[in-house]
Amino acid sequence: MYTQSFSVPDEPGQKHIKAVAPAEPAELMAKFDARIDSDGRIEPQDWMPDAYRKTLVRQISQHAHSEIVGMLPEGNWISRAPSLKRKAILIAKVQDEGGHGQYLYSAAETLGVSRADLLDALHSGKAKYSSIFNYPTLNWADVGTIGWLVDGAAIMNQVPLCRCSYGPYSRAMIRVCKEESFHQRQGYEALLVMMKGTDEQKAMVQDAVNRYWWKCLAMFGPPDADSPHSAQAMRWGIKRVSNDDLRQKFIDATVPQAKVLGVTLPDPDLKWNEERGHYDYGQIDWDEFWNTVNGNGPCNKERLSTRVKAHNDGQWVRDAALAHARKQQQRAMKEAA
Ligand code: BYC
Repeated sequence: MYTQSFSVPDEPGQKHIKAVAPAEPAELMAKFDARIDSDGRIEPQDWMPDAYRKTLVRQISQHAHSEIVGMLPEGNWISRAPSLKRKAILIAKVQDEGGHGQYLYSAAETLGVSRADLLDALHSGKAKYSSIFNYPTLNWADVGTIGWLVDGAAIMNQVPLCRCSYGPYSRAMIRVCKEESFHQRQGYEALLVMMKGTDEQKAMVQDAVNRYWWKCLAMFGPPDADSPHSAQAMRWGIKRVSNDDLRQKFIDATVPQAKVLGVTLPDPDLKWNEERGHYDYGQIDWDEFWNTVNGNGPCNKERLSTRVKAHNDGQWVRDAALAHARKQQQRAMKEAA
């Protein structure tokens, strides 16, 4: 349903916005800029401006945190899945999200930061993660809706990241997007089945879509005019498509899917605009978005405390793995002596 073909070429002229940090050595900076301008990749061993490194650490770590915290709302339903088949699919999906977090933490580590520091920032509430995971999953239809809409929005945002200028991030995203595509399909298929069921099941799906629709639109981030990081991130080829353009693409792709499913998207202003060749849509509640991003959404506290508990409970596993690695190393050294 969603594929790499959503990736589009850069807008003409997009690469010509100059934003050079004055403190960086001119020669290295010129080489870096030339690589970016020729759509080359920056690799961990390459020189890069400090601000580029910091932007990547911020975005990649927030992305990793989102994957890990994103395991929680759906994870709550593993023990209550309606059949063995649905349970197996859900376990696989939640496990995939954990794997995405691991690739992304590894990609961030190539920039010289430690995973422990990144996790500390998450656990202390300093680091952000996607707003969408601070809402509750009230029933089984929410699980399908997360697959259809949340993973659908995630893919729309992530496919262009497969062409991100930073090599390790772009390569991690290729695998992530393949798996997200399966996640989106399984969610849509679960909802299709419910929509063939009883009136109560159909009402559950509609209710879940009503609750998640606007929050999914906000996932793409603030409007371009209010997005402090976008211009520089686009200049550097980290972001390839703007927040508003991705949001629009998502809406345009989702409206026909909603029709096939038989649900109504909860926006009276949602109308095809012949002139623009896109759907017009209503106002997103940005106050609610910022409130949630700043820690005051319905589940922020619960998500963080669950995450911290899981991390603390897992300490013995990390200790055991380190002890095992040490023993292996000692054995290898003894054999080599
Ligand atoms: N939630 O200047 P902007 C998944 C923050 S995981 C919270 O536009 P940028 C899944 C933003 O961080 C999906 N905060 O920033 C997992 C910034 O704050 P700081 C996660 C948000 O970075 C499990 C400020 O607002 N995907 O799909 O240029 C199960 C200004 O924004 C949000 C990614 O992380 C938000 N929604 O653009 C199922 C993709 N939006 O850092 C599914 C990678 C904005 O200045 N990330 N903010 O304190 C990106 O593409 C970009 O970072 C964003 C934001 C488009 C999200």
